[in-house]
Amino acid sequence: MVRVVGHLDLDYFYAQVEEVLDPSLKVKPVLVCVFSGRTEDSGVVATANYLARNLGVKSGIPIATAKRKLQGIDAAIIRMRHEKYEAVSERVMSLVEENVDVLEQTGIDEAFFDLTGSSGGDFGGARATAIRIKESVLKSEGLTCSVGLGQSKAVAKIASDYQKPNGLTVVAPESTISFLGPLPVTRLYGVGPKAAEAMELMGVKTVGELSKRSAQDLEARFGRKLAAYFAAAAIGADTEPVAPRGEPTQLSRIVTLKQNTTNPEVAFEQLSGAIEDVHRRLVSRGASFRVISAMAILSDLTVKTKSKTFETPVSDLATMRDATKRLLTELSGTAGKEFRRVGVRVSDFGSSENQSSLSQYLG
Ligand code: DCP
Ligand code: CA
Ligand code: CA
Repeated sequence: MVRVVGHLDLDYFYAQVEEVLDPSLKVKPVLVCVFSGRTEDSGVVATANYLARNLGVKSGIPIATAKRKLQGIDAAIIRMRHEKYEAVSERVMSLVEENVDVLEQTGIDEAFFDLTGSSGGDFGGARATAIRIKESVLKSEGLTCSVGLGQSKAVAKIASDYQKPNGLTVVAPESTISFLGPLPVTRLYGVGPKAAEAMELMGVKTVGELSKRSAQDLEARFGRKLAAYFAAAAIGADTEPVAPRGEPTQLSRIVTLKQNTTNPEVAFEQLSGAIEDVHRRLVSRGASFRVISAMAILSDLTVKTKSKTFETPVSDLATMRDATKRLLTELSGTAGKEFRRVGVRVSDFGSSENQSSLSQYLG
């Protein structure tokens, strides 16, 4: 049976999240930066919106270089806020997961998914699902993403990158060879600069040229395993399944307090939303925990943790809130310094057997 594999990648992710949090940014170049702290401008650009990219700013360049390119322009230069992106990422991934047969998250803003079963191998039906996924990500998070569909992971990944931003590229099995043929070999997953150089020495620049080389030719250069993979990838015939990543063994959230405080009540108030978030993720996994911990990062940046272990697995919000409050109170008693950031973590999972993934597929 022909497989239907998808790949989703959120557009200019960190910068787009910043635009959602502050829509006034949308009209200007936005740079999300990682400041190293050495000098005012030391550090690199993590990512930039498309307005900034059009002016030559991209991921990985020094902040100072980016500022030079944007001289005289009203641009937003924002310090990276990883917790924000992490939280959005988790919500997007669970949303996508609801619409697909299997989800394999491969990065903070991207995932493979499989629609073989639900689409019955029909790429038209799968396209409709992809549109629905894009619409619900836009509706619930305000974010655009680019999606590719193909008969294998390698094809889906290339397809999601083919039209960006807000793209949808469907490569039906019969058009796979003509889609891949003209692309440079570097577009294939696993072909880095080194392999590309070796291929160029063989006179191979495009995927089409790669697909015409004999197995012996490729084996002589790359060894048996890699040669077999390249030969398969060049015709979109790689067979790697979409496999869910191992279930996490813990869930956590951490928040930065508006002001440093020694008061556990104040810290708890501000952690409240994060506790609800962890609870929601716990429930959506059908999991329950035996250990709950409160973490505090103090004003001198030392980290303190206190944990409580339950005899039997629990998963209800009231218990989580109660335990976290107590743990924060204990922490404040022994910390000796103000809280700067506080967090909650649940771990040692048992599953509460109210959710079967099989029934989801059959439903
Ligand atoms: N990232 C980073 N440093 C890099 C590359 C990326 O910190 N050198 C972070 C910021 C990105 C996120 O990872 O928002 C996702 O990376 P992508 O490569 O998917 O790039 P974007 O989502 O930013 O842009 P695109 O629209 O091209 O996908
Ligand atoms: Ca992206
Ligand atoms: Ca990505």
